[in-house]
Amino acid sequence: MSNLKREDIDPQGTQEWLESLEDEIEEHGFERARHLLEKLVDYASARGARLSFNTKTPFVNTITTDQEPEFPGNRETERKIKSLVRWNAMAMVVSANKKSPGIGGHISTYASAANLYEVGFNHFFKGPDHPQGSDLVYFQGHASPGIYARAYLEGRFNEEKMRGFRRELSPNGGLSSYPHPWLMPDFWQFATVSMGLGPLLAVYQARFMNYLIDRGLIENTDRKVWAFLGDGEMDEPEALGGLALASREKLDNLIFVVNCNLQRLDGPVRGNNKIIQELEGAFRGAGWNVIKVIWGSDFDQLLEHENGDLFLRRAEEVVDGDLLKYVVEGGSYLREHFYGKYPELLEMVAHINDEDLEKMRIGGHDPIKVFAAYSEAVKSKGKPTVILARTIKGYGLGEAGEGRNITHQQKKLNDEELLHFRDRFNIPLSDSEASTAPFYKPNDKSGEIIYIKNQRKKLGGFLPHRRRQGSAIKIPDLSLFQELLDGSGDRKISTTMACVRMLTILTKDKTIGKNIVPIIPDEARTFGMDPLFRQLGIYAHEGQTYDPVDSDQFLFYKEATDGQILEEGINEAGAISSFVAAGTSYSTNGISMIPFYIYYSMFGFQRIWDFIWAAGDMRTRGFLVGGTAGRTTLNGEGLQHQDGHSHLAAAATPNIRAYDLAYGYEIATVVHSGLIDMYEKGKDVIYYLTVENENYIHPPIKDVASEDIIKGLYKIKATDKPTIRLLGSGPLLGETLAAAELLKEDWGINPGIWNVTSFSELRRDAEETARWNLIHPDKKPRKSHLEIKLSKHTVPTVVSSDYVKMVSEQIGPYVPGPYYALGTDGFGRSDTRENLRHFFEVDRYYIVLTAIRALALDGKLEMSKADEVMKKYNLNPEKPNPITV
Ligand SMILES: Cc1ncc(C[n+]2csc(CCOP(=O)(O)OP(=O)(O)O)c2C)c(N)n1
Ligand SMILES: [Mg+2]
Repeated sequence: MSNLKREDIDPQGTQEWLESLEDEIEEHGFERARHLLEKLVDYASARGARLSFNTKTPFVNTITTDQEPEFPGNRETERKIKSLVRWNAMAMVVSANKKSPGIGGHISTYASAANLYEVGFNHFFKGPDHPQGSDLVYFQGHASPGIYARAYLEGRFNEEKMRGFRRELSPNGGLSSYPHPWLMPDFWQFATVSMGLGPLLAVYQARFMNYLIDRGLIENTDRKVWAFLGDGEMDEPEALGGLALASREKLDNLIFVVNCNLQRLDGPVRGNNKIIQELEGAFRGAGWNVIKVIWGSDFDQLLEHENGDLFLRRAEEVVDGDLLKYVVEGGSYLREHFYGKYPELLEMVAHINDEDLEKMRIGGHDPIKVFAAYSEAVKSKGKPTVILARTIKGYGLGEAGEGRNITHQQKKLNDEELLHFRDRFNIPLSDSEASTAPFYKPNDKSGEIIYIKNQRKKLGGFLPHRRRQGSAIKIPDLSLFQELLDGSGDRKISTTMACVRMLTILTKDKTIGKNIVPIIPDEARTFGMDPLFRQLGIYAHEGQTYDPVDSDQFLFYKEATDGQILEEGINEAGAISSFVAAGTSYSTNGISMIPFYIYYSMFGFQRIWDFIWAAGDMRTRGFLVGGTAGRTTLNGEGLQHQDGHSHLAAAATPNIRAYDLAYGYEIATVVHSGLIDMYEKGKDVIYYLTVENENYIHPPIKDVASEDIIKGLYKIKATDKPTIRLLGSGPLLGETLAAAELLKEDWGINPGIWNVTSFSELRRDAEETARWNLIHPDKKPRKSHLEIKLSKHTVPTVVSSDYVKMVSEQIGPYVPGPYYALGTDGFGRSDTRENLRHFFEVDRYYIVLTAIRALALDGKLEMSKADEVMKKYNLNPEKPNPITV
């Protein structure tokens, strides 16, 4: 049927073929028809015919009327409930904007999606007390008013709470604009409003559920992951980015519902084409089960009419831009421009008046059709399902915005529009009442409220619902990492190697080993983690169906159904989605998992910060490990590989605790502290560690206090009455130590030496202390960690880090005495470490130069000494600034 436009050179022959096929369908059903068609396609292809690959099916519902199950609900009551939710969602936004213009909110998204959600709430979404466990539902961010409005009818929120929409600083806490678990930790589970994140996160959520099942950590109880998405949202690359994985992994626990209102914010999603057909092609091509819900029951009569083909032909001809115009212009326009194209078609609707013609409901607004789609989706085996439901943006808003280009932004309705809305949905309010857009809820004994509660009770309670804590984990003692605390002896090792060792120890631990989830985007070998392949296995639902090329070796590439490693391939967005799924498993699955996502640090924050931000919002717990730290340490890779700024991003993400580490004992200490924080104390934080690949000897921890390592600064070498202080950090600690030697040997100066493990933690502590002192002027001032450690000697400080200067400058205002920061600002390049450190002016010589000049400025030396330093170490005054070249 999709080839209607092609010329038919033998219509009679075609008819005979179709009739034979019809006979087969009647006698043996659709399976037989499919078999025959596939046979024919194979045969023609083998004979050399180059058949076009067609991923699209006709522009009709996938499920035909005779395949629809019986609707089990009370349609009348459900219609009333839906109207009430619609009204309250609208009232919430309109009244909020009446009170404070500009507070925002969205009416039209939910107005289009109401039926999609209501069918789910009344019949499908399993709640937290369901014997099979809760489904996980990703709500479209802009539909939040509807979700609140339902919670209000369910009795979960009172009116006062509803009035706090977008007023989260109101005394009762308010309701957040969009789904934010950070702000409503008992309600929202998934942060979806940055478009495109939801669909990818949902794919990996469904996959992670299977991972837990395959590893025997949770039972398979047929829980589903539902993701409600916008059709405009599907333009985000991330939105379609997980499709292949979902079908490859046979995620039949995953259901996408795309609300195809054909509009996004500015206008049509595909004015000149058809978004539903385009998405069908993309999903079918990726191997998904696609269910289109285009026409409502009102259209059954036209589709089943003897001229039904003509209706279909017309529907295929028009583009989304036309379909939107019909919504806005109404019945007579629709008759003339859509049906009027063919006289026979016009004849088919002659008995329907303009008003009824306009009102004929399309698929996404028809509970029967949506129920049929969901029923099939939850039964799908071996494939994920997408439901493409056609809806109308701003449904019910009439002149105020139904289907219009401005509809997304509509937040205010005038009196007339409010009355229209009231009439449209039969809300029992008088004219004067309705014009103030009040909330309306029938009393608790009304049929609607009893029904709404009953249905949810049958399905296991209200949704959304977020669980705050999962299973408790007992973290072993720090001595677990004794070998890292003891140092590397004579062996030169990198912090990356120390980190892999730490991970190996953890995964072997009897109590928490099984909870560790190593996640890697195709960089395990780079980081020397490949031995873990064999030890832990790489998760693959199907196991290993082939003999790996290295099967004769001890450390072969082992895939296994119960594999523990998530090897995500070159896919940072997917890998961080797994991190989020694992790191929120305490809440979503009730089992606390400990993800370690280990990646090329440059392709972390810079590439996927939006996901990390959402991870923070969702109260994800776990460890992000960025290798290789610093702009000069990864010497041969150049400009697009060398990370000199991820710590800036980390510092700006509120619940990230970021560390740039230099020694194995620091890794052990920080990771242990993170485990206690997140899994024993239940803190919603993410630890970010950067590790590097330069080899040197790691000393034992000796008398370094763990607390100082965690707070971000500890002393490496004490000096009596120092005149200057050096601060080193992470990959550049070595240069700092070398500079101290030069200062002593060449210039007779003995500096104090300190190691900074976290500039951002030091800054937060100093900032918090300063804030407390500001607002407690009557109390004895508190001291920050920096002050406690450094205020004994007010001398100049020279700090060098392998990150842009702003990273170490974070603490400048809080360090007593003058503060000089060296850092790696500018694009990197490939060369030796030595040359790069010279290029960026962070090596030992520049540290010495800065220190000597600082002493001169401090009045302790003549400035001519600095000149001597330049000459002695051949430092070129004409050298260009690295940020400019
Ligand atoms: C990443 C991102 N970019 C832009 C926006 C701003 N934005 C909010 S809603 C919207 C349009 C949504 O259209 P669609 O996905 O079709 O949803 P609908 O409201 O039509 O259901 C845009 C662009 C956003 N929330 N996230
Ligand atoms: Mg849309």
